[in-house]
Amino acid sequence: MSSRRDFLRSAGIAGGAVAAASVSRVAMAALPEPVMQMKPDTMPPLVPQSGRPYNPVVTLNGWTLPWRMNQGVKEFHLVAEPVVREMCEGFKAHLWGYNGQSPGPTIEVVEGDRVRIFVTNKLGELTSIHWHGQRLPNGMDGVTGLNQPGIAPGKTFVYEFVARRPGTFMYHPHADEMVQMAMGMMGFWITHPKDKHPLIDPVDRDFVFLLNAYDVDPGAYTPKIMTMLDFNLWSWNSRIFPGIDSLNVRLNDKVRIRIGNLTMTNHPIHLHGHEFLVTGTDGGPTPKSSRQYEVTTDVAVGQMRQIDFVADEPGDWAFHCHKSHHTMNAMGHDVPTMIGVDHRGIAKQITKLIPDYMVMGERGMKDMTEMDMPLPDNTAAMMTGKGPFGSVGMGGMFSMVKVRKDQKPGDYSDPGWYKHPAGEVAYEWTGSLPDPARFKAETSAPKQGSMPVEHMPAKQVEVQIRKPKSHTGMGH
Ligand SMILES: [Cu+2]
Repeated sequence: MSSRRDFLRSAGIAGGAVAAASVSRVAMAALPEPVMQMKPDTMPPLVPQSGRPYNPVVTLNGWTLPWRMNQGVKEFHLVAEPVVREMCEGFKAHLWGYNGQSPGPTIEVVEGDRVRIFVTNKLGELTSIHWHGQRLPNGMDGVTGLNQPGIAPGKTFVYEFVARRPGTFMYHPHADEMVQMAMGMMGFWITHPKDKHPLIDPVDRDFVFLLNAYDVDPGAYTPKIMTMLDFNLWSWNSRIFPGIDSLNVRLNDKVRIRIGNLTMTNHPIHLHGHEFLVTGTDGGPTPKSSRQYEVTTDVAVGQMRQIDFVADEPGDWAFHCHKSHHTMNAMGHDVPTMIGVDHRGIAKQITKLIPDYMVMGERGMKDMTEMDMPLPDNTAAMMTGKGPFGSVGMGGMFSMVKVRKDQKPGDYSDPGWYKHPAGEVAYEWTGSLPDPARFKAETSAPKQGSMPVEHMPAKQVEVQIRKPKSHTGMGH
């Protein structure tokens, strides 16, 4: 067990027996004091100070809930309550969560641990917690009405079970789920293997986050809870780009990322510059025979995917949901396509009637990323984020894996932008461009940048003003 000794040494734990000896017997009979978190920052891994050792995870823009040992039982205290979550700079949402944040804190235990979780309800309605994916006694499964009565406002319930199998799990209410999950109540649970596991390799960095989604009107604070599919904020741990921290690793680190999906649609999660293996689901580690290299893995609703890769390419690698609507923020919907429509004359006339009229996207939507448009207070920009070469033009479910040679082991701080070696950045061609032969044949007098005649819009462009949410076409 030299690896465990090394781990104990590196974690700075002398004998591994730093129990809660200073807490009196009377205090032990009371609830553990709930630990609150007021910041949306990515907190450093919580190195275990009691119980069995393990290699802790890092929760993206989140944190791990501390526990106390009470006669061999790991005790946690979750408080279900309204929270204010900063989803990105300048935009706060009024959500429901646990212990000060949405999502709630990550719970980390070791296979075989007996776990006792106190859940206090500070909401105005019943709640409960379902421990998604766990093997446990039926009465601890958390489905209100089926396995237990709901936890009434002001009451505290106790869940207790043994974490029987190692893996990645989630927790969320099973009471008024549509509302409580739309409001942000959820969290991650990691059960670490107690010994070396044939299907769970040790890694240098282990990141976790949940996929979630909200529908908050620009300028508003509270999600619309009736929305089923048309969400306008696609988030990782209730953060949206550029509010999502980057995943910072050292060159050649073995990296694990665990992603759980508690939205109402699937998310194909895509990593640039590397291939990964899907090494686990919420059902546990995958058999080696099922593993194949991928650069995108679909995380369906209610699923978890665990990916492993070696970060052996230095740089700032995009890491995002591949549904392009999920990498933009509010206002990304109900805008008609204007590409190819020449507005010049019309815009002037409309401006006489509506002074603030603005033409959106006649050359594409990228203009939106540079436009200094007045936004209502408390609104996230649609596509934004500054990169070293200008606007990244992204929002929502987007971040980066930053791979650096000089990132120290255990250092999760942002190393800044990658400095590309000379000759390794795409560059502008400044020579002459040949005239495509096809265009010459199709047009008698080609103007620069013109398209073939039959693809040009008719001279008389008829434009119908379309109200948002209207499903009638652009009329003739
Ligand atoms: Cu997505």
